[in-house]
Amino acid sequence: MGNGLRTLVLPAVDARLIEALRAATRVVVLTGAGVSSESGVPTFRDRQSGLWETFDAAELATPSAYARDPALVWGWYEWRRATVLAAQPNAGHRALAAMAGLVPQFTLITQNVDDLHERAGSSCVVHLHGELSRPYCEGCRQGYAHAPGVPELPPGGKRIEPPRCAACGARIRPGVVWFGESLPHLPWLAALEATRACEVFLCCGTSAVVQPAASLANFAIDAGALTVQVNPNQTDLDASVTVAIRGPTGMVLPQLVRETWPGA
Ligand code: BV8
Ligand code: ZN
Repeated sequence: MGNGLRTLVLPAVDARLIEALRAATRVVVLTGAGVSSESGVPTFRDRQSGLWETFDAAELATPSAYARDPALVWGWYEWRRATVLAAQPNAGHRALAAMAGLVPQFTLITQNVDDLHERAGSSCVVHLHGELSRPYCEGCRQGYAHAPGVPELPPGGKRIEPPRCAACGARIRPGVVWFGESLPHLPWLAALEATRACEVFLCCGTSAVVQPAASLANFAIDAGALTVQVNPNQTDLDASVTVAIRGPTGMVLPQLVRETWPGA
């Protein structure tokens, strides 16, 4: 890890947080792209590269971009899928998987479309913005199975015509929620319900800009939960959370588990 993370000395975890976690029955964690960044998966903030260098991620992740240039957008999602397939969960993902076994009711909500939480051992992950592994038909909405293995792509990616649906012939689209599209109903309800009832809410690796996901932190604050942000950078949540921990989730979350449940 040449990016100076090795030399980062983390301050001891806030005693209020350790106490609250040990006493808690219901804990909710919301994650964003930052938790996968130490696995080599670029965040939405990171400059796009390759074929998509000149595009803003939030521009490409829209129905209008897909209508305008399906091969460019499908190619982008195949490039992201290949990046995720080649990546491994990091210590942050693993710490959250461990936390699930240490708290009576643990809910992991993610904005990420990768499967690194699941590959780290987390189950019942609430995906608010869909999953790269679940493309479906724009016409009959039937699910589509990607060819097994990592798609063969040149380093900078390439344009790829989206496949067609075997059942109705319509175009297949990525299984993600695009800007301007509403979130999947049941996952959103599950996220809201868990957040409104939790005692501790951890917001990890997210810029907390995209709505309605970012509003979950406010629901937790309104519910009187102890709210925590883990992020090496400042976000709009700094002023409203109980504890703001400045550091990478790949280091902070394992430390949090170690110090809260020593010997676990
Ligand atoms: C909707 C899937 C309406 C696709 C995504 C209210 C006010 C203003 C705007 C809106 C509003 N309500 C709705 C909107 C519009 C819009 C929105 O929020 N726009 C933003 C830009 C202002 N929201 C929508 O369009 C939503 N839909 O509202 O529908 C509607 C309602 C009814 C009926 C019909 C329609 C849909 C939003 C979902 C879009 N899809 N993803 C794909 O992935 O391709 S959003 C996508 O971007 C991600 O899923 C994620 O949510 C977001 C990126 O945010 P982060 O994950 O936080 O990542 P980011 O790169 O920004 O930041 C990384 C952070 O990590 C940084 O803070 C960094 O410091 C930190 N970090 C870096 N390294 C580390 C780290 N942290 C820890 N450790 C490290 N090592
Ligand atoms: Zn179809």
